Amino acid sequence: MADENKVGSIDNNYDEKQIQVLEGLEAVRKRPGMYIGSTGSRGLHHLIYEVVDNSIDEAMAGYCDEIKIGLESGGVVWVEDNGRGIPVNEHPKKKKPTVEVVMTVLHAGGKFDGEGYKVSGGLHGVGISVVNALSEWLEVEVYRNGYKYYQRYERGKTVTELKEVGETKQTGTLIKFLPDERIFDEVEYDYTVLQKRLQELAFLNKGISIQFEDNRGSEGKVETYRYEGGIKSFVTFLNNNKEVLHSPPVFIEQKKEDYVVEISMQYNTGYMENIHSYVNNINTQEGGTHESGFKIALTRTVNEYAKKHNFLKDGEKLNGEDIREGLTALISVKIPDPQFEGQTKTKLGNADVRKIVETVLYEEFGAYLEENPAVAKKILNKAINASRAREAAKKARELTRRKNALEVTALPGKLADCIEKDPSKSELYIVEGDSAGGSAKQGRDRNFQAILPLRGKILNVEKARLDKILNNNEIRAIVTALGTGVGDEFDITKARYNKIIIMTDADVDGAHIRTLLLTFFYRYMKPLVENGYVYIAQPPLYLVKRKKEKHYIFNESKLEEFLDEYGRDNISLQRYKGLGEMNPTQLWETTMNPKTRTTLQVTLEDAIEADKIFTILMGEKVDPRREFIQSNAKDVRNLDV
Ligand code: 0RA
Repeated sequence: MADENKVGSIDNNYDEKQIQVLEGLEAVRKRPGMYIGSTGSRGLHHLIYEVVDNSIDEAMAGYCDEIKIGLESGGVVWVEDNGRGIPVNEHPKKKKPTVEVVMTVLHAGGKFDGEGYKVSGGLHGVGISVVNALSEWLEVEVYRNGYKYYQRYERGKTVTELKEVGETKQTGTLIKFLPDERIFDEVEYDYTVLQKRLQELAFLNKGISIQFEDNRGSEGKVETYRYEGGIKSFVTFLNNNKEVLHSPPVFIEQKKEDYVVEISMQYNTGYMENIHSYVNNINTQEGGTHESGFKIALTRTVNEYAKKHNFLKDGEKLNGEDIREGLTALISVKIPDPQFEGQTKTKLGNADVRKIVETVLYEEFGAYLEENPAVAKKILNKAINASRAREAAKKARELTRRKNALEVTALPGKLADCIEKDPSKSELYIVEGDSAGGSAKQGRDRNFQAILPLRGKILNVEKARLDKILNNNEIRAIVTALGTGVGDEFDITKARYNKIIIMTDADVDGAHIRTLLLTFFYRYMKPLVENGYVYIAQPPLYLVKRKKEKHYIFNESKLEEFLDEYGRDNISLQRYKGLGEMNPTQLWETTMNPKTRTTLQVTLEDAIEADKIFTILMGEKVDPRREFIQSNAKDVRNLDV
């Protein structure tokens, strides 16, 4: 400000700044959603990510190789690193210790001194002051200059001056805080959610040791993640339980000016494409320029190699999809100023990154293929097979395609369609077995409920290519009834129903059929799952008759409760072994009437976890499946993707 040096205005100015500061963090407390997305569970976890990101930045700058995170009972969280420690000297403008400025001034987070750049950002990177503002209290300890310093804040406001509290030879920062219950709807941290993110950060930042302690229970839990191989270890981890074509994964790394590009890839014998990309440690779920640069270069590199080494006939060309069959790949770029676009702001927009990734992959993967002809041969044979299968699938697919939306004859004969034509008001029940299908057809409200009975088991799509899958009658009936097409032709706007309800028996076979259907939807109609169109019906397990009353009971523990309350005598108890045992009225009352039924919506919280579960449940290897089922025996029945 121009009059900053004028005697007499200094105090005014100082007050003004103070007010601004308070307003800054007050604004965060008034509208927390603006800064951390939500005040639900996601926002709560975001607080930890924000603090950890700062330590990761310090590590990426080369000053820190150890980060520890702890959860304590009562909701307290701490994050400690062995970086340089947040500076404690007086901040030239604010006339306060720099650490206090970092903690109490909005956006004064990282490298405000203009040195270096903060590569984390995007969804995170709002600054530690936001965490401070949303904490009932926060304490910081800085180890620097041979001393330990300490300061405490409450709801974003300084309550103690920065104090020297001892000596130390170490350097680093310890931040301890209690999220404010006045702000958050719930203050319970989810171990698995944090565990996954911290392990992911360790994969993405090779060599950094990330220790995670959960001291909330009676017995503490500690895990440490440290991967010398970085994203190469990540790919190995993702391909765990899969049969791989070559080992170790390909690893490519290049630094170009301010940009760091890392790529790792490994083929497995499966048919799925499994590409994950990150920008500054943030998962870009919607892809973007780095991912498209990767795909362009991969297609070009493999085709050039194939041509040069006579794998292809004249004029023949492999398309990208064929080349990516069975490919697990990880693309991680670190760039100074990421632009995030897309619906969920997880799509990289920076145009120059496309060319950079393209060049890096083209040069390095081209060289890799030349140096590893045996691996190259396996990759090419796989892509060529995929290409032939795609041709066959194209023909099979013609059979599922309705030529004309009005051509009702094209719908499968077994489908009892509904009268309603507006998809947003229509439901499709996919029902196990003809007899239950018959009951459902009689019991339904035909105005808006369509029924498609399935006979017997559908094909395991995890073990077959699309051409074979589409030769399966049950699958073809589903695809045709839905009207969306399948695989890369899938178009959600063509869905004839916005609610697809899987209704199977409450036994092992029913669970199996349900998993097969979910696997198919997940692998070949993913947007259906992503958009929440897929549901699981919840038929009752028991019918209890007591005096003149009927009670439907949906699980074992509810039955116990009921029997405890009303006693075990004078009661008639019927266990439903299958849907077929219910008459149409009962089926309607319990499982189909929107006013009385419960349905589980299938959600896709975590693509890596979903892929893992389906690979284990439906893939080639038996041992991991047995282990998974043994250790998750209860959950398998209520599988949520
Ligand atoms: C500002 C400047 C410097 C380091 C940090 C902040 C810093 C912040 C955090 C937050 C958690 N751990 C951290 N470690 C460091 C650079 C200090 C220097 O030049 O010595």
